[in-house]
Amino acid sequence: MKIMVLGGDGFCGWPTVLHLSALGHEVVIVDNLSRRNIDNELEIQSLTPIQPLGIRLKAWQEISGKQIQFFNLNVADNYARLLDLIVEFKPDAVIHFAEQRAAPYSMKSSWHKRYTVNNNLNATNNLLAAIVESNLDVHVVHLGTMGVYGYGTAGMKIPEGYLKIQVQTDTGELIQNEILYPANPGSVYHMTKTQDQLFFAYYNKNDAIRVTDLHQGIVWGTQTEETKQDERLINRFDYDGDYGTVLNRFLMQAAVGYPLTVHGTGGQTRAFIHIQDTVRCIQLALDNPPAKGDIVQIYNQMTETHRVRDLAKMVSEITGAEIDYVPNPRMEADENDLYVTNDKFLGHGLQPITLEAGLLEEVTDIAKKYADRCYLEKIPCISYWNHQRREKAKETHQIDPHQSASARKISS
Ligand code: NAD
Ligand code: USQ
Repeated sequence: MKIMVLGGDGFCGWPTVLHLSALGHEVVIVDNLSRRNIDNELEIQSLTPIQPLGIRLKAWQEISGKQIQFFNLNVADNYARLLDLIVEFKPDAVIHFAEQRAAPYSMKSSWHKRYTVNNNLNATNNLLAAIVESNLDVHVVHLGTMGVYGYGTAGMKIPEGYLKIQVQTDTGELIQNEILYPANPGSVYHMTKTQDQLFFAYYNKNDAIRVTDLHQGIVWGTQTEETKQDERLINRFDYDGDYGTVLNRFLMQAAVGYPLTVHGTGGQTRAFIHIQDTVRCIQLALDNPPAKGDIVQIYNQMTETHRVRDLAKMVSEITGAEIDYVPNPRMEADENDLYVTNDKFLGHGLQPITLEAGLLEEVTDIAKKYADRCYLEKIPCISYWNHQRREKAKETHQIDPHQSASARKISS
């Protein structure tokens, strides 16, 4: 297959590119390196020493004999070049990772809200408009999020994208239908993903574009079979308060002796998937494309759910780390239950990697190995969802709202 990967230098994109190349697909990367520039903006680096993309690609060629081309291009901004690339390369599929993906980053300021909206919505619309203009039959595989649903369902299992409904007409007749599951985003970032869904539904209806939208949970882990093969191929490991996600943060915090930063009561339940399963799911989505005329295919790309405080307890039991319950900077439910259907990937043969101790240890080992690259002061989450959350944090941390109890403990 000829596959174009938008966002192929990122945390999910890079291991996916290597996996598909290893399987013998012809892969090209399109990325504007904005994620690396955001590291500069935030004055932070991946915990793992990721190499410049040119070195990554050279290393892969040496190891596998396979060449991967890279085009440095802003998908949200440079429509003409994107269209040219699609017309020249004629991809069978485009995988779309090229969005600003951190909820806390999207809530930092009005600038960050506007950047996230402009970047994510224009990237998705440009891709779909370019495919229409190219007149090619390209399968779009998009990385969406479980967060489009919100995280509470009053006990029912979240279906894969569509909700069966029954409504009563004025004459009393019962009509059954299927609609997109009602959107309930918890951040500006998550909101862009709910709007992506409408772009897909519209272009699918109007132009019969074939789309698979993967509603992915929180990705944990860092290495995959391919990225392990050489240190120059190592994947990124975000641990800072904006881009680090909860389980990787806890594992890394334990490795450097920093108390685990549980937000609020830690009663939030979320969906998770290991990075190795992310790349496998994308392969399965490519192998099972929708037919022309099918509606947008939606998969829940997650393998298990966990409550944040249970994860903290689990990591604490394995490593002896202390747990610190810090004021929650986010406007989110303190406690929620989450039940999710993931039958489609299981039906395609996915054998989920779950949180068994071996892999948790592997991530902790990586975190320990690179612990000297960690800036402790970048660990606290200081992106507040609203004024009320900021004020609450100030009250609780009378000294400095930008420094959590954990940070003070470490530095004292
Ligand atoms: P990432 O930030 O590491 O990677 C995104 C890549 O896209 C980066 O390399 C960035 O430079 C590039 N990019 C962004 N905007 C671009 C643009 N306008 N033009 C060209 N390139 C652009 O993020 P990730 O963790 O790899 O996530 C990839 C996708 O998966 C995102 O859309 C995200 O919403 C989704 N997702 C991620 C997770 C997770 O836990 N990491 C979970 C669920 C869904
Ligand atoms: N949390 C803590 N302590 C921390 C960090 C986070 O308690 O140190 C809590 C948060 O308050 C939240 C939960 O853990 O309740 C998850 O936070 P997260 O940062 O791990 O994940 P989230 O912001 O939801 O975003 C991540 C990815 C995003 C993806 C999403 C999938 O960054 O790209 O879309 O996971 S999902 O969560 O299913 O919507």
